[in-house]
Amino acid sequence: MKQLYIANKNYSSWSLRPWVLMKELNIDFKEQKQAFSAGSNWQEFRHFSPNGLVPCLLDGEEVIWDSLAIAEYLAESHPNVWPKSKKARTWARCASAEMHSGFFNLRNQCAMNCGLRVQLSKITEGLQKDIDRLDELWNQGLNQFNGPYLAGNTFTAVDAFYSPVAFRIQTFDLKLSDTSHQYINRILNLDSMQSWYKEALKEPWREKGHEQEALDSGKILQDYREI
Ligand SMILES: N[C@@H](CCC(=O)N[C@@H](CS)C(=O)NCC(=O)O)C(=O)O
Repeated sequence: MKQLYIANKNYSSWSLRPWVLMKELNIDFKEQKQAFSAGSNWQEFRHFSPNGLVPCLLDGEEVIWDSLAIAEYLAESHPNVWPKSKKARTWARCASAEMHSGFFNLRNQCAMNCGLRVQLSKITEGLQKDIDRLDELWNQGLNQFNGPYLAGNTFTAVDAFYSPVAFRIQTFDLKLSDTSHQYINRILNLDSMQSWYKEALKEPWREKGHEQEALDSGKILQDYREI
């Protein structure tokens, strides 16, 4: 059976992408969770991942690292990873690549920390630019391909790539258009996302670096973590 190595559900946005994709597409896998330690995880993660990062998928003798490579690997045997229509598939690939290599302000200033609710101390020009672009992109996908998912009527890899953003928007209460908020609620209410969230709240670990990122971004209003 495939094994997917991930880190803390509370923090690891990259891990969430292939996890939610495989759950939504009913692709069987065994979850292997390795909690972050303080500082570098290079030594620990190198036991299973060539680049010392998660996510990493093991499938028989194949080792596939990097969330985008995992999506493409899965697509070779699961045609529903990307949308059926060429137009939607092209757009979905572009939007996923844009998330993979962009949105730096959003990623740096609104780090994923599922259990927290944070009032940002400020919305920088760069962050606002990322929020506006996100809103533009989601509206484009939802209008062009008629929803309810970004590239049509089924959940595909592009939704998986933006699913961590749904948690960031929830944590930092970012303001987008009504269409985008309806989409975020749809994603947050998926059984798979609810299950990830519940497990994130039950995790006992607090990793200093990730906690400091939240403290640096503003005022902590709520901490819903159970332990
Ligand atoms: N581009 C990579 C990024 C992976 C990545 O940065 N993973 C983080 C966790 S969310 C990690 O493993 N960090 C460990 C460390 O920095 O020591 C992907 O898409 O998989």
